[in-house]
Amino acid sequence: MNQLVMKKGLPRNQYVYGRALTPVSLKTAPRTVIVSNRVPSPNEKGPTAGGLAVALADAITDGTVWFGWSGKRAAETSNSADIVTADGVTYATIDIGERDYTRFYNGFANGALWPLFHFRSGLLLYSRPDYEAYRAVNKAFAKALFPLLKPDDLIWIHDYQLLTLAAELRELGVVNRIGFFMHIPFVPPAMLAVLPPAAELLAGMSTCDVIGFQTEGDRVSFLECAKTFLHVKPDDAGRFAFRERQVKAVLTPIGIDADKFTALAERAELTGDAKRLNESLGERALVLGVDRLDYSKGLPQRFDAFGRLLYCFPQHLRKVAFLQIAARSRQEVGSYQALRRELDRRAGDINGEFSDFDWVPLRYMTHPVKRNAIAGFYRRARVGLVTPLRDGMNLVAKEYVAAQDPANPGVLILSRFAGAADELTEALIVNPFDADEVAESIHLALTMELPERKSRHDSLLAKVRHTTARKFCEDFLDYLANAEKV
Ligand code: ADQ
Repeated sequence: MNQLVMKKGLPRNQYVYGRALTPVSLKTAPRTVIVSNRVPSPNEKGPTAGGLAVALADAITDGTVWFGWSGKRAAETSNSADIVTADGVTYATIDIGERDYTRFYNGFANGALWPLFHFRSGLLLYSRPDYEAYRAVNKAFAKALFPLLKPDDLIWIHDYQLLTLAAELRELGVVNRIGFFMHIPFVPPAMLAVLPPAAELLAGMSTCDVIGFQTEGDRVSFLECAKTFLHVKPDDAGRFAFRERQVKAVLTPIGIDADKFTALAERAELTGDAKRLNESLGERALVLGVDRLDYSKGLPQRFDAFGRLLYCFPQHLRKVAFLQIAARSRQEVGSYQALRRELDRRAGDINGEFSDFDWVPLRYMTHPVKRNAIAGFYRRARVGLVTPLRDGMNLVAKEYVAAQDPANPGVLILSRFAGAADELTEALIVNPFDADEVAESIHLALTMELPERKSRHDSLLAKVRHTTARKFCEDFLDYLANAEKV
């Protein structure tokens, strides 16, 4: 059989047929077609607060096609894509109709799937018209993508907004290898059962050849769901047969370009933003949180933990400042508006209780900050506070590690419910629901001696440098290229 083989170390578009591994001309090499909900325009400037965009930015190379939503809302969802090519990458985008957007994006994707996959069934808002719009937008994606596909393209779909896209492509007769990567957590059957179209969504995913997850726990949960809802029988390697196709669930954790981020942080130390932050802090230790403003990130609990630190360990009063950067996101969804009000209140409570005329303990801002400024802030921070209640991976944890000065590194405090906790075991691992435990860990981090900080950081950095964004892409595409073509 003519297998596709990927040669490690070659640009990702250099796939070759048969056993010979000599790169073939780009004209004949299969392309990678990446599909994600949102595609940034090549001219888009400014900070992006979102893990997917950051991870793929490090991964997209010459010859790649990137297909998805333009970010523009129109009267109707478009049925063909606008194409722009820049730096060898083809960006193919469609606009989404206003009504579809509200129901698909705010409604089903972020009002039902996001809370459910973050174990928050109490926040789930399900409506059948929202789900129908979700199906319709996935279908529109398939219709607009179909004419752009070549027979050998490797199609790589990203994330929870596009769970039924592969099924729509198969409907249109696409037989290419299709992969899907789930950036957010997966849930066990008892939790997925809450969602009325659970079986249909799983069936949609299972028309792919390869399905990737951030952690082993997520992969196992998916296989359990497939057994329960699709009545399939996965083997020990996570492979199962579904509708005449072999599907494989794989573990391919996402990462960052660590060396590039370290270099960015070194340079950022000298920028105006970093200097301003430094001047405002003086000798005070910085505790830093960087997140999208999202209820999965555990921000109210984190604020409470900081309040507990000031109350239980008064030796830190006036000697520490907590900066929380929480970029506004999904503001049209009610639960996000409620979260914002909640944080305003808690920040006010803490500052009202503990501030002095020349010291404000908690600084909290909701606009995104430039990536290089964030890198410099990480490097200045004595403590990186990453305490989501649930997170697929959490790239902030990895960026914080990469940004540290190895001669005088800060300490990462990491929630056990972030996917990153599977790898980054030398961080101070906490349960984010336990404000006292988090407060004790901040105290421990602030008082930790240099040798222990260095030894923890050395191990963490080695891990962050091992599972990079590039490795994530190579591993996933390797699985996909080697999937048996039906
Ligand atoms: P996110 O939930 O967006 O991603 P995360 O992995 O932490 O979360 O990535 C956030 C990225 O955006 C980081 O690169 C960070 O620097 C940047 N960012 C965050 N807050 C910012 C702010 N206030 N201003 C500017 N930039 C900010 C989803 C999943 C994660 C998974 C990623 C990648 O929820 O679990 O790790 O996808 O798979």
